[in-house]
Amino acid sequence: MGYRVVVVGATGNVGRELMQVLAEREFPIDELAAVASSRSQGSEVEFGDTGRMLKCHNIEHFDWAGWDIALFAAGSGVAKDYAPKAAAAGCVVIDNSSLYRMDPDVPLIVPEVNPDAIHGYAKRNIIANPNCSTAQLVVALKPLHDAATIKRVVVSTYQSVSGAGKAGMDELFQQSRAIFVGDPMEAVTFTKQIAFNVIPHIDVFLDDGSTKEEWKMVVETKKILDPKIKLTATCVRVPVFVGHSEAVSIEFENEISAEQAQDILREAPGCMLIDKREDGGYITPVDAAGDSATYISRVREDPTVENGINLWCVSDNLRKGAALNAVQIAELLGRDCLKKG
Ligand code: 11C
Repeated sequence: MGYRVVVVGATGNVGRELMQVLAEREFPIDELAAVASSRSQGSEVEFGDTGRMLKCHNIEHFDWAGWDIALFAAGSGVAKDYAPKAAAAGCVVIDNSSLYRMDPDVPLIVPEVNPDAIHGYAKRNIIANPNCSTAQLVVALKPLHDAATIKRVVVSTYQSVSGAGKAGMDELFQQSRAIFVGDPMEAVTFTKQIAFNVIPHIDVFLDDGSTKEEWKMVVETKKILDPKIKLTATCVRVPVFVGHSEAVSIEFENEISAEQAQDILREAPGCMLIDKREDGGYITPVDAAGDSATYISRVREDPTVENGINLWCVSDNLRKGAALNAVQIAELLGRDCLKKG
């Protein structure tokens, strides 16, 4: 016996990946609905690589009654308008947008890190999925925090254009081609040229000079992992199609060697340590794209602080950073809260 599942935003980058991950992981589904805006009504999406095509329903007329789980990947506006309606009809919403993440009545979950928070779902019938750059970071930090207690983290991100949706991917492709043929095009999705460039700006600016993407990393890490952890971030967009990378410097309360950190990360849930300390013995976003793991490389001691470790962390932002984490939450919900059959 399975669940009646809705994917909202089914035609977008994350929506399509949700279809893929649900099929790949054989999530128990009795009925699956693809839902999108009126613009995409009637367009078809494939359920993974099964060849099974689903016609998109228009969200404006969708009847939520009788559905068990809705995976929302359509941004904050759609989540604001429709998640409460789905939740009120008894359908548990797992939302990928930033809208509900800091709501004290909404659990924000990375299953490898804070699975027990799932039990808080019933307050609003809504569960939040973290920002992609936070998800992979906390998967790497959790086992190290358990071992030596993290005091402070300094992280710089190298975020792929797929984080900005299909439009971001199209802009990198078209701009690269335009520059090659000597006919440069204007930046539209990004604030400056992204092809052959890097842009130290993701999401809107805040009053203190940081960006909302950087703020999200701070507050989400505290909510998911430990409010006592101090974190400072610089988030940068790079001309990579899929896969976010992060250079992470961690200060611990207690002593921990690079070798101990490697041993811990080798065994940690969701992590894959590839750290050969030789040419090519590390992971890049191209290697991680399409994979589920959070890859860790370049683990080394930081001699400039007491108990410091530096590392490099890469993951597919559309998978662990979005669709995979959402499906893992749905699996946890099924296992611990919505038992069927
Ligand atoms: C990016 N991390 O790479 C963003 C995308 O809060 O869910 C996801 C934004 C969010 O642009």
